[in-house]
Amino acid sequence: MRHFVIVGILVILTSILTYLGLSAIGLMPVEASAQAVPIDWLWNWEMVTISFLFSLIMVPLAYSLIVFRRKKGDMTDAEHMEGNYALEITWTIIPLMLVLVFAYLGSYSLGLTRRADPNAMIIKVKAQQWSWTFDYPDYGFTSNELHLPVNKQVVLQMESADVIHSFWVPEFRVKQDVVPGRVTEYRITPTLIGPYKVRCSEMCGTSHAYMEAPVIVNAQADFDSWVSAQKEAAAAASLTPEGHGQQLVLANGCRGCHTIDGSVLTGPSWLHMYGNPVELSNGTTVIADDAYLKESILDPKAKEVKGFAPTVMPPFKFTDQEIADIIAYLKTLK
Ligand code: HEC
Ligand SMILES: [Cu+2]
Repeated sequence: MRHFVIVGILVILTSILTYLGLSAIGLMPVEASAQAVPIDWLWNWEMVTISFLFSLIMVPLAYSLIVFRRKKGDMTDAEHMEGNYALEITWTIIPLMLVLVFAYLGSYSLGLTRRADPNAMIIKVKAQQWSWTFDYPDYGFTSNELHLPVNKQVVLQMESADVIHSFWVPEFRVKQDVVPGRVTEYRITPTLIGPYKVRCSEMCGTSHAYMEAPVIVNAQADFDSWVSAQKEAAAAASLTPEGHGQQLVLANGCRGCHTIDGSVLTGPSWLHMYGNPVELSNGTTVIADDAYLKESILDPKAKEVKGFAPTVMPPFKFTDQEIADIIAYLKTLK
């Protein structure tokens, strides 16, 4: 009996210490959405249970190893035991109840995170190797940054152009796969103004680790002025060929593979590309003129740039006018 009391007290103490320790590590980033609240609540109860179960196993184990170890010179066998129904029923029923309780709590909080606001703003998200594009159909522009107004539910309707990606902003907690051939939905109500980042959390190829985009939660007034600035910029840009070319580049995710500052991602940088010689993988050299660029965009396999994987870039379909505008934009980077 004395042993049970001591072990009982030690289990309680260890549970508390384990729980405090786990909480102190700060496993979770800040909580920045309404959907994060039920998830963190559930997570907290899981941590409480985990701390207790861990102690319930480790404390009696360690206690027995130390207190009931074989004494010097003691050569007798241990007591022989033949089953214990009461104990076996207990350790079947209690874990079963625990699993059922957590299954209930899990589906309950899942339901809370899925609550739909009929007035939610719709944003269309396109995921492709290796970039995110955000289309605001209510306002008529496309951006590579996701701006959201605080305390308003938004629903992201997400599509993939190639393989499976996954939309994940750790501060929002919720995560959703983006699957080719269907539209998946992601509902979120941001509650904390600030800059975050979406990352792809489904291994999707060479530059998967760099498939990130800024996510910015704004106060309503800041969001509104961002929207009108974007709308104006989009309207102004579509008036010039190079402006229109830049919009096409943004909307088609080219910048997931090509930079404009000389650094190299999956594809060659566009800085100083136009009009300069390009070394090809077959050993020859071409000048990056209009004809070469057009061919590179419509049929990337035709000429392969030395040092880059040839099959990575998907072939794009553009009209002659669109190609001309994209090339006009590429010329501004020479
Ligand atoms: C998935 C990554 C990826 C995407 C997306 C992508 N490209 Fe590429 N691109 C490449 C790679 C890799 C190469 C070099 C190999 C080759 O020539 O096929 C390349 C080559 C090019 C070249 C020739 C560059 C040079 O220095 O000779 C041009 C021009 C180009 N891409 C334009 C575009 C445009 C415009 C878009 C968007 C409409 C785009 N790319 C989207 C990966 C990509
Ligand atoms: Cu991805």
